[in-house]
Amino acid sequence: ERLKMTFDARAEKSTNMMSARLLRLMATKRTNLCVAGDLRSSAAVLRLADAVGPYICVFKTHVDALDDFSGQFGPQLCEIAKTHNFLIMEDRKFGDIGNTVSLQYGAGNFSVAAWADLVTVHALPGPGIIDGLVSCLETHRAHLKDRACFIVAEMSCKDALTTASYRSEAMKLAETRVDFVAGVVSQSASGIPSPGLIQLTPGVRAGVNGTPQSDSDGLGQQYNSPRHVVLERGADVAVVGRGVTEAPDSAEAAKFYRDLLWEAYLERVSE
Ligand code: 6AU
Repeated sequence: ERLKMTFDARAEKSTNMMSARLLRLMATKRTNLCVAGDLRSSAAVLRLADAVGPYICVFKTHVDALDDFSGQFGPQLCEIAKTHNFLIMEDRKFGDIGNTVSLQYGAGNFSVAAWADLVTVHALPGPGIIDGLVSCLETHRAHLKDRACFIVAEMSCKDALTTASYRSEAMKLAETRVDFVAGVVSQSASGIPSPGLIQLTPGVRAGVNGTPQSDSDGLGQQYNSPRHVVLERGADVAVVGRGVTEAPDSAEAAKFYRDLLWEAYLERVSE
């Protein structure tokens, strides 16, 4: 069964190269933590990436929230990623027709395809959105073997419209497009059959004693503890944003979350 398999064993079964690469990275580096660097200045995001780098498998960005984005941001973040061995995910949540997402992915100020290993994609437009992103890579210097996406199948926020049937259709899309899909963003593991697909779960926060610090943020976000998302919800990679960025010492906080999450993963596969 998928959830009992080790990340290494799942990498063997994976048919998507980026999914296999990320699973192996997690196994080797012994971390299933993704930090969301949702800060407003490029320097602050780069500083955060460097500080938490040793403890993470993925660093997640929202570059359209930066006050001072410049063309240097991508290459600088790539340097830090190389130093600490993590992948970069731009959480763009593409959601338009193929032609439009192809432009948004490869062109514009952000040139996401040039520096982000992974991107997030809404399932709403159907398979055409994957075709659009793949066609962009074909005309770009980046290649399919070192780029992939995660499909947002289910959202963490209160009253999200990602119903059970939407979620199940999104899973089908992920399954049929392993050429470009490395995983899904989801709050539970149900309906993810393929061991190669990686479940990324946001909405994670803990108090110092390991119990949830707060179960919401006043704007609809819903939080679960690190143990809960890995053991009860099937998270492979857990996303922690403000739990790290609002801590007095972000490196220490990342280490704290890494330890809790990795311990929960070991418990899951050893049961
Ligand atoms: O830990 P937080 O609440 O500070 O940050 C959570 C991060 C944010 C969101 O944009 C993102 O996770 N997110 C996503 C993703 C990753 O796609 C989906 C979702 O359903 N909920 C969610 O919070 O950067």
